[in-house]
Amino acid sequence: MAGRTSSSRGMSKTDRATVRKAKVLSGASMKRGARVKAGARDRGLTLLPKAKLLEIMDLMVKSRVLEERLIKVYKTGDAFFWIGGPGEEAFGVSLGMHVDKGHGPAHDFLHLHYRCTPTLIAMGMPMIDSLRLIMNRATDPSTGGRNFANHYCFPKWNVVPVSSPIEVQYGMAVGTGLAQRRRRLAGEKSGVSIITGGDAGTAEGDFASCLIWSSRPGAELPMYITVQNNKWGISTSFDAQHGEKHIADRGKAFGIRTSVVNGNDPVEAYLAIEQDLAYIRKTGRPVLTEFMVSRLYGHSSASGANREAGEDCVETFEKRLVDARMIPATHVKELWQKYDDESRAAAEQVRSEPVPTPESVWEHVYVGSENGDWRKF
Ligand SMILES: Cc1ncc(C[n+]2csc(CCOP(=O)(O)OP(=O)(O)O)c2C)c(N)n1
Ligand SMILES: [Mg+2]
Repeated sequence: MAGRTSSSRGMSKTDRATVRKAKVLSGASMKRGARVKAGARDRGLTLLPKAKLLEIMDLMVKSRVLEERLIKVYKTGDAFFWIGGPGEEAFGVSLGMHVDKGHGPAHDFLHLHYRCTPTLIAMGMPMIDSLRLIMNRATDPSTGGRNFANHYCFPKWNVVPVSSPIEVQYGMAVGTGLAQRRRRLAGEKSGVSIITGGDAGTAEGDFASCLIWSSRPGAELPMYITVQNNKWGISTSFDAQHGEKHIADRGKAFGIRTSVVNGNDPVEAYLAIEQDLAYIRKTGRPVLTEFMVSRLYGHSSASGANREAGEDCVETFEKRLVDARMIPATHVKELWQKYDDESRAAAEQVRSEPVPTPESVWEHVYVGSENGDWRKF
C-alpha cells in the first residue's frame, strides 16, 4: 500500500511536524503488513493519544455494524436496495472527526457520495436515521423516505443531498467553494468544501472541472478534493482503465497539493486529513488526496451485497489495539454486541413507522413546494 507522499510547499512548523509523524507512520504501516506481533511496538499507535485511538475504533465498529444491519434489512426484504461503505471506515470516520460542523458557509460543506455512513456516524448521526432512509419511512430526516440507502442530506450540517448520478458532487462543490472564498476575502469565518467520491467516477468531466475551478491562479478555492480508490467501478477494474499511476497525480498539473494515503489505516488517514484541512484552512488553497480503500461487500445489492476479499480496516485496527494491549479482546466483543443490539432495536422501531403519503412526493422539490406539482401547470 502506498505511503503518504506530499510536497512541503507552504507548510508551517506544525505542518512539518505532522509530516514527520506521517513519515514515521508510513514506515510502520509498510512493515506492519498483515499483522503486528503481540507485544511488538506498533509505532503508528504512538502518534495519537490512546483516548483518540479508542474513539476512532468505537466509531469504526459502530459504522460497520450499522452497514451490516442495513444489508440484513435489505436481505430480509425490508428494503429495496443497499449501497454503502463497509471498507471505508478508517477514512470515513477520520474525515467525520475533523469536520467543522454547522450550517452555512462559515462551516464546512460536505459533498459526499453513497459510501459515507462512517463520516456521518462520526459526525453524530444516530443509527436509526440511516435505517429510516433505507426502509423508506416518512420519518427519514434526509429525504422523507424517498431516496436510496446512504443518500443522506442534513442541511443543519451542510451535508448536501448525495446524488445517484456519480461525480456531479465534484462540480457542484465549486459553488460552495466560491462562496467560501468570498467570505475569506471579506475577512469572515469560512469553512472548507469537502468532496468524497470513487475512483471510476474521476473519468468524468466533473472531476476535471473541479481541478480546474479550484486551482485558477489567484482565485484558488478552499476545497478538499478526496477520492476513495477501491480499484473498482461496479465490475470494471481500475487497472484496465487508468494510464496514470495515481489519480492524485492529476492534481499536480494544476499546482494542487496532492498525496496518496493508505485509507485502510485509521491513524495514517486521521493524520493526513488533519494536515490537509489545516493547510486548506490556513491558505484557502485546494488539496487532492487519494485514499486507497477496500470494497468489502461488492458494489451494492445489485451485485449481491456478499462479503468479498480485501483488507478489513476494522479487523486490522482491532487486532493492532489488542496486540498492543491497549484494549482486551473482550472489550471488542462487547462493543460489537452493544452496537448490534442498538441497530437491531432501531430496525424494529423503524418497521413500525409510517411510509410516506402519496401527496408528499411533491414536497421538497422546489423551495416552499412552489410549482412542485407539474400537473397544476
Ligand atoms: C453519471 C453516472 N454514470 C454511471 C452511473 C452508474 N454507476 C453507478 S456507481 C458506478 C461506479 C462508480 O465507481 P466509483 O466511482 O469507483 O465508486 P465506487 O462505487 O467504487 O465507490 C457507476 C458507473 C451513475 N450512477 N451515474
Ligand atoms: Mg471504485
